[in-house]
Amino acid sequence: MTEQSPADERSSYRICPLCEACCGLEVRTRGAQVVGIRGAQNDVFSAGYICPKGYALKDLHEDPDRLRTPLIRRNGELVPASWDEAFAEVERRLLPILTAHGRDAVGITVGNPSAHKFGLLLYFSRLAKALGTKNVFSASTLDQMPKQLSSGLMFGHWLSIAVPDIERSDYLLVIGANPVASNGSLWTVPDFRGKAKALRARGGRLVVIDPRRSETADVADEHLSIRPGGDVFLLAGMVHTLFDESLVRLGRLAEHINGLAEVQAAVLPFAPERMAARCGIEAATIRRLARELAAAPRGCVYARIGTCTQSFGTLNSWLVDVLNVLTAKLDEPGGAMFPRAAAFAVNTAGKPGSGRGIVTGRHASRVSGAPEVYGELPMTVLAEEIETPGTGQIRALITVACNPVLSCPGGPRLARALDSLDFMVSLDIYVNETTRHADVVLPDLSPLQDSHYDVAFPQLSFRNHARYSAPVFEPPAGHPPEWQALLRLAAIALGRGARADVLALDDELAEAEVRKLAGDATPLVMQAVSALRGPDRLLELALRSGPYGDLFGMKRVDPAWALDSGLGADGLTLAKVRSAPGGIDLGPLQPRIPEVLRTPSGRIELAPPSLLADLPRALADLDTPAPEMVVIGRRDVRSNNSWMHNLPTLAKGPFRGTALVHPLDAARLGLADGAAARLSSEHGEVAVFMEISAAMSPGVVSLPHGWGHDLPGARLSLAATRPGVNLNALLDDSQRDPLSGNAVLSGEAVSLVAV
Ligand SMILES: Nc1nc2c(c(=O)[nH]1)N[C@H]1C(S)=C(S)[C@@H](COP(=O)(O)OP(=O)(O)OC[C@H]3O[C@@H](n4cnc5c(=O)[nH]c(N)nc54)[C@H](O)[C@@H]3O)O[C@H]1N2
Ligand SMILES: Nc1nc2c(c(=O)[nH]1)N[C@H]1C(S)=C(S)[C@@H](COP(=O)(O)OP(=O)(O)OC[C@H]3O[C@@H](n4cnc5c(=O)[nH]c(N)nc54)[C@H](O)[C@@H]3O)O[C@H]1N2
Ligand code: SF4
Ligand SMILES: [Mo]
Repeated sequence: MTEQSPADERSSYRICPLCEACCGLEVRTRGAQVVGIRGAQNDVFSAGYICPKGYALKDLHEDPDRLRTPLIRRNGELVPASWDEAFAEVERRLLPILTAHGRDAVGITVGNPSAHKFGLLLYFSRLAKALGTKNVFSASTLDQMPKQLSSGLMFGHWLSIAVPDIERSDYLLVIGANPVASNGSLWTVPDFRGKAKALRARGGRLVVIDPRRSETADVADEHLSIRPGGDVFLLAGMVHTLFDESLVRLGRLAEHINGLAEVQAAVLPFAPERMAARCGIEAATIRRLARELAAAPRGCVYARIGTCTQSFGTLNSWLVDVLNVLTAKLDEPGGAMFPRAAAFAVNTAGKPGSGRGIVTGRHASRVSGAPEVYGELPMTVLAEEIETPGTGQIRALITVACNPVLSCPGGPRLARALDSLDFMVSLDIYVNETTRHADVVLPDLSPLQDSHYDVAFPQLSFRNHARYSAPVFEPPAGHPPEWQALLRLAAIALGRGARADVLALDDELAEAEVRKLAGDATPLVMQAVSALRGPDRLLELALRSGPYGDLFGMKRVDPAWALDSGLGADGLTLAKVRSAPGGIDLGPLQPRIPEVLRTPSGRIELAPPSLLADLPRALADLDTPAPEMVVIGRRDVRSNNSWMHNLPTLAKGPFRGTALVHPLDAARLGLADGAAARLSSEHGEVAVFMEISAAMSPGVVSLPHGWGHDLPGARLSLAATRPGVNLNALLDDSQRDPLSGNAVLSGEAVSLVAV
């Protein structure tokens, strides 16, 4: 959508790539200048919503520190180079390592922004496959892998994650999530605050469980403080209560469930009366929460990062869905429902209702033996895999939109490990704490120079939709889009050379994929999409073969839907999505069980054996005494992980990297508001500025991650003026959820001393 206005101002539509809310933005430009950004009023999904980060796209586009040309390390310094020189250097340095030491000698990591750039997301896997290494790492194991694993075990696919149908809900129990600040996660829900307000206005109830009275707790009916890491005890206590008080109601799902009796037996030892001390919530309250959930006509439990980044992350994620199933809240309007995305969703492909399910542990990490999960190894084993000699040692690393020096526990150790690599390449937009270690840095385009379609987030959205944004600006001449940069790296890894024809390689890979689905019809299908290349072609293929598509004339869409959507009976195509101003609304979430299931049994597996087997570990932890003080994380609406601290509109105002403590702790430790203090753990120590806050639970310090921009060699001039400190310097990279490999980011014991 591009409109001409009288004053030669143009208005373009762009899906915001900065967080999971995926708001549609209107970007007003004059020539090459961005003159304003606002929420796109005509967006069918976000309806004009924008947060302060959305405006910062202008700053990001204009940031002088954002890289525009490749860099190569010469005599220790990263200096500008041409694209051809950069790829030639990669070939010269990387190939000998692959040849001499094998595929696993090259590690690859991918970070959070890749989920927001469809060229990166769709082509990263092509590069990983071309490399053929087992050493694949992503931010998922610092984040949501527990939820993906529990969902995969229960419903059959890693991305079959149920999300609250908030607009029809009248009860929402939010645990370990702060969507007012984060704008939602594993739940694409622009303007959570507005939707929560509407829920309460129609008589609904919002309850928040968090060790800090968060911004979300501030807009809730009730906030309950929990001891960090205590969620498994609360959740198992609630499940116990449902059985104990005969509150279990399966409703429509009764005939689609395996394992009910096994769950009942497994939670028998978890009576709330035994759980209370360990989770810090009274037994009567645990029972009341279970009764409230059971009694609510429409509602559900939603839990996020605070419950995932714990050593019981997978158990927590599972128990949340068990609660929703046992109270007839799963797959029901107003409850937790499965979106039906228009493209790329595995749970809409293949035979509906059953499938192969998921497996883990197809290989293990070399040093700690951490099992493979969803094709990856835990990010927290990266440092030891680089440091430890032997066959399979990582000697070269490719990072794609990833900053593990700040985002991964043991960041300082990892920084030392990166220095010991034989070779490192980064595809990134900054020279930052991680990419400063690279030998070659390949810059990415600004989001405003790139087209976009969300691959993952429509699979997690509160409402079904399809939206596309075309580039606001032409990319600079000679700057390849990210998918081509990734394909050139893939060509090098495949031994085809830095100068291989990437468009031909793209054709080859696309055709191979189409052949798997279309067989003999492949030439016809390829012909039908022959005008497109790169991610756009993959999108067209996915839309047309998706649940709303026309299967290239081989399948008719549901006529009722075709009528409602006004798209005609021939189904969704990229051209239709592109030409619809503000995108296409595909309606509220619909019940999908059993069709969504891809478990071998064709049922919801309520009692996956690996999860039942992990429950005794939780029981054994019941009597672990609480450390005197622990640290947890925090998100601020004007910050985003580690990389938006260099943008003027977000950096202004009060410093957001402070350490929060309760007034009682402050008094006990002699800490004043604004005073400096030393925060230390067994693993590291940082100097923090204190903020005294009655929102904290006593004994808990809150410090945001993603800070610590004072490392030599990084080129983030504004961020360096108020660098903050790296929370992950305090955390232990050996602490993981054993099932998912996810890092433990919450509840590390710390001490705090005034300085
Ligand atoms: N202690 C603690 N640690 C945490 C967390 C926590 O809550 N507490 N949260 C964790 C979570 S949820 C996550 S997702 C991870 C995130 O971990 P990472 O993904 O490693 O971290 P980000 O800070 O998102 O860094 C993104 C990187 O991508 C680059 N980048 C930005 N835009 C682009 C682009 O368009 N193209 C390319 N090629 N690069 C780009 C940035 O410069 C930066 O280097 O951090 C985790 N770490
Ligand atoms: N503004 C902003 N938005 C973001 C990001 C950002 O950095 N800034 N990051 C994005 C990313 S990568 C992600 S994954 C999402 C995350 O989105 P959310 O899951 O909403 O993450 P947080 O806002 O960190 O909220 C987690 C809450 O868990 C609480 N908590 C900590 N430990 C525990 C515990 O043991 N138990 C319980 N019950 N609660 C606990 C914390 O106090 C915090 O309030 O946000 C995304 N959006
Ligand atoms: S909430 Fe803010 S950062 Fe997130 S998508 Fe919307 S405008 Fe962008
Ligand atoms: Mo994340």
